[in-house]
Amino acid sequence: MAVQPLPLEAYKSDEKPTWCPGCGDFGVLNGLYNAMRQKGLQTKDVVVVSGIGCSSRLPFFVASYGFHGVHGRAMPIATGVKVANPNLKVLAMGGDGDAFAIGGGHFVHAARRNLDICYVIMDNNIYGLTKGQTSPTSQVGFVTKTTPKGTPDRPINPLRLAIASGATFVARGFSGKPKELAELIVEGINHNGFAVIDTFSPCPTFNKVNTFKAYREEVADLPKDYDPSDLHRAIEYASSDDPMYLGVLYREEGASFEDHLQAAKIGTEENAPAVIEDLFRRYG
Ligand SMILES: Cc1ncc(C[n+]2csc(CCOP(=O)(O)OP(=O)(O)O)c2C)c(N)n1
Ligand code: SF4
Repeated sequence: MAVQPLPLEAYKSDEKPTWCPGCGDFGVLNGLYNAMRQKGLQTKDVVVVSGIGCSSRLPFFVASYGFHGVHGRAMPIATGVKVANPNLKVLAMGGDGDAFAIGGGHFVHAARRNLDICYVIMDNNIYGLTKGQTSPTSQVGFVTKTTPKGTPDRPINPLRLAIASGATFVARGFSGKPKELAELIVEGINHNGFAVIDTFSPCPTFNKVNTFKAYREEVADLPKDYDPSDLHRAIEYASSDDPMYLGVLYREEGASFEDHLQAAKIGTEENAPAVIEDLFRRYG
């Protein structure tokens, strides 16, 4: 039976977003709704997982399956969901603190495993939910209530971290460009493997530095002749601060973690009950 395309409204849950007016996460959510519609996804086939943070509330607002997890644990949850049922489209969505501070180890290992997951990081360079502390992507000298003299820590570069960890699709989006972000999410979902989309998503309440206005002046699209399969060029462009490039910086085709599992026929949907029974027999 042919699958009916869904209207945009079908992807919206009854919960209305609780974010502050002007929060960048609204643009990311709209980008996601549009990406789901463009892909023609059925809501029953999608699971959106997150950790903890303002941004990690996003699964509430999507009419799919969802899992609002523990701070920094989006990747273990996404891994479990995807491995238990590889037919599901698994999207992970959350903050830069969630992804790169408490979740940093999980991020690296999810990337090197090349799980078939699309991870959209709402990067506001600050901890929003806990009312404005520095995050791993805050600039040196960033002043907050807990760093009144400015943080001495150097920021990580999410794109370089993702590439170095083995992610096979690495992109940068901007909440101020939700149409382009939707296209990136579609590409990330289409990619067979771990897709990271670090997305500038300003927090107007606690971050008066990394604003929509500032980003509009700092970002630029990748050159027309840009080749995302060139690893060295990807690292070079990911390292640029002026401008900061938007688009797909790195893409590598190959087998995903799930392809290896399927090939080995372990833990797949067909034999998962038998595997679990066996574990209960041995350790129950
Ligand atoms: C184990 C644990 N440590 C710390 C916290 C407190 N905490 C909640 S959200 C958060 C950081 C939120 O920042 P980010 O992940 O960047 O998301 P944002 O709120 O900015 O969207 C922290 C430290 C927690 N809930 N659990
Ligand atoms: S505190 Fe910042 S990140 Fe959190 S909802 Fe408000 S604007 Fe968004």
